[in-house]
Amino acid sequence: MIKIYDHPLSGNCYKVRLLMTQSNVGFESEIIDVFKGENKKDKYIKINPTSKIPAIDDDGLIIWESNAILLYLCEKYSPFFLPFDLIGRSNAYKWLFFNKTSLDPFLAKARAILKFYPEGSQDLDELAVLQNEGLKSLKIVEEHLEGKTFFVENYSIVDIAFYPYIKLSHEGKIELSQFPNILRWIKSVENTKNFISFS
Ligand SMILES: N[C@@H](CCC(=O)N[C@@H](CS)C(=O)NCC(=O)O)C(=O)O
Repeated sequence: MIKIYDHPLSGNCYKVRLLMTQSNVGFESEIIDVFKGENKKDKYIKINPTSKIPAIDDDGLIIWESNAILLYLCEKYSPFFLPFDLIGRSNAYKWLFFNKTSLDPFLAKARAILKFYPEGSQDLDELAVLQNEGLKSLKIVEEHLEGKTFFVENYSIVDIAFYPYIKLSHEGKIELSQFPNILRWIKSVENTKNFISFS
């Protein structure tokens, strides 16, 4: 059975759990308490030298980086969660990279500052930059989703990759009300088969 090094408050871990659930792939979670620094202990660094969660262990094969995990699980267990044709697949890769370079880092860090950092240690200038950069990327997503139900062709790991931090963006005081296509897309994702809510 696949093991996921996991935490219930992590959007990146949730992505992986969502795909495994919707693919009917059995898994067990081992919680790594990042708030207690368990991710920085030698035992976990041996699994993921970046000290981040998630990571998975599939019969001895360790993969880390959430979108790489989504690609691996999709290729191995549920290939229908990516387009089969070259153009569709290339578009999926483009959005997966955009997600990790240009959206998640801003939305996730803005959320972390406001939700997890103790008052007094919150850098409000940094927060403003993150919110601004996040909004710029959300505008690109909003335009892309015009007239579309999902990011590329059918529901795919691209939608799974984008969902958690967009859904949680209000926790970083980034409001989605100006993005009607994104709000519609969120509902479409939440209506997919075997969807699980972010806990
Ligand atoms: N690019 C990584 C980012 C992973 C990441 O930032 N994970 C957070 C939890 S969502 C974490 O491990 N934070 C603990 C820390 O940075 O000490 C991925 O997508 O897997």
